[in-house]
Amino acid sequence: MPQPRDWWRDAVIYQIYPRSFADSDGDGIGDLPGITGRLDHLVELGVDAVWLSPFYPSPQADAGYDVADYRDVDPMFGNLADADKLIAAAHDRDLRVIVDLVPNHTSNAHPWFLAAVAAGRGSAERTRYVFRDGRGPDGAEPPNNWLSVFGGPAWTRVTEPDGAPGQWYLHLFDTAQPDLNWDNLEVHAEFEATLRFWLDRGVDGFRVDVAHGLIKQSDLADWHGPIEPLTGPGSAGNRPPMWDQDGVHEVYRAWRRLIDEYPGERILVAEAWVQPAERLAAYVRADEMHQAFNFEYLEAFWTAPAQYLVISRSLAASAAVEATTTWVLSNHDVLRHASRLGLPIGSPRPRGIGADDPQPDAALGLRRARAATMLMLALPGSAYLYQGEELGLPEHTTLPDEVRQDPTWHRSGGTERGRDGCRVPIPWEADAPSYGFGPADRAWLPQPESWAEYALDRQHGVAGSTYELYRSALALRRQHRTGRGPLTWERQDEHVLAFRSADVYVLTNFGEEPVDLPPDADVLLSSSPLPDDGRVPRDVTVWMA
Ligand code: TEU
Repeated sequence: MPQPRDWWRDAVIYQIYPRSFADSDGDGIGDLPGITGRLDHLVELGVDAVWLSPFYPSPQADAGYDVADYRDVDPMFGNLADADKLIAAAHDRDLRVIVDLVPNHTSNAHPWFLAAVAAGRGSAERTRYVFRDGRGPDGAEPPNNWLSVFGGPAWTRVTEPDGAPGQWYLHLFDTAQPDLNWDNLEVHAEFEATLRFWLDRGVDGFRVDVAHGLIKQSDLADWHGPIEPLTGPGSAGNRPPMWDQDGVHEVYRAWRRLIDEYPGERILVAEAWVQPAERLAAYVRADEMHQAFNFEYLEAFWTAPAQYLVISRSLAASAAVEATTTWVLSNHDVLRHASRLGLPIGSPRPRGIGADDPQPDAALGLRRARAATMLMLALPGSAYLYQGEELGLPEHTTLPDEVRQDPTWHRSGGTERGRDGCRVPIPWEADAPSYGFGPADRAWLPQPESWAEYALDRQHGVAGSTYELYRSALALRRQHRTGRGPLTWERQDEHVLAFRSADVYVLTNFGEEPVDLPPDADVLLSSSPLPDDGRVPRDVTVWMA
């Protein structure tokens, strides 16, 4: 395949959530052959690469982010030969393949963890994880006060081999996801072997899960601030003891040296909920990772000043380290942006929505989502799309609670609905069983009836559909190389943002009053139809030559 230098700097990368993309065998769960069978959709859409969420052997306590074997495929998703076929089929189509690496924790079914529990206190096996004695007279209290991101304590007590209540192990996420101890060199060696395993099979890079979490402050001091990564105070000295410790950067420098041994510019992408932008930029210094997800951008409110601030700060922070910014609006952890943007501006991002909760305005959300996506795709840098957003797919906001699978729902005692609503299998064909997700009328999470209208076959070739809008925007982005910039601001005020990116003039109107186009503007594309007077209405982005 062609090897242009720095391909990743402006790449559009499409996230596939394997269990919900395409089901080839009718068990209601997506799989690798299903993905291979649908690759032509991604070629037609016009993306450069795919990122696959985990498909490794796993008890699926956290939808595969609890990995029991880093170098195999869960039978639910296929086998290693299927992975090889998928990589080859993608490369045949000039699509690059990025896989997910989960180094902060393993599954509690990983052989290392089973051995650690069995080997007992003081064993070498326990030093691969973070085992500690409890506090209190009989060690019945957790070693510190840390909370899990998913709710409840971040510690679980084990029973020792002799049957006595024993030590506690740290898990920043679910109890089924014990944190690894990155002070142990065996852990480094194991992950380097895993990197090589997948690099040798031809993958083009790794999305590194919880990249900001690997190293903990060595004293495991109590922490009284918020546990949610991006909400923590950003100033050095007062950083949460479990996130964004300086030691993580040594790990990524070593990985960078390792992947640079391989031809073809393979990349590392940090999933790091870190702020401010300058701290995040440290992950993408020249000798570290290539990209880091810009979650501050994802979290920014839909107003001209908020968008201006986050865009300009992100560009400045990445420019300072000669990296590119990586824009993202949706993924498998957050409310889909077609629904998020249909909530009142300024409301905090809900962690899932249930039938009894206030419902987003679907039409407004979609209108804004289309405008937001066109704004994003004009920005210099790389952009990530999440499967289904090209269909304008909303969050499933009325899932019955009894089908929810996200551990957040259970661990928070039902106070957080969790992330299942953005993980529902996507619709391909309006009139087929499971909307064409698979051959059977089964899907591991139920699809709402309203999804027929979002199915690909209802939008394909239909002028004005969200799918055709994405396709046109991606084609224009490629043609004009807006991902390479540079960006120069033309207007930024209370209601309007306008900038030039490469040779495209981009304008988004966030305000109530329609806005005039510049004289002689040649409209290339607009996120919603423009009225006859040619003025730009509210919540519309226009690209002009
Ligand atoms: O997410 C890390 C993470 O911090 C998220 O849990 C985030 O805080 C939350 O979802 C926001 O609502 C990664 C994966 O993307 C996620 O799916 C996993 O559950 C998590 O790591 C544990 O592996």
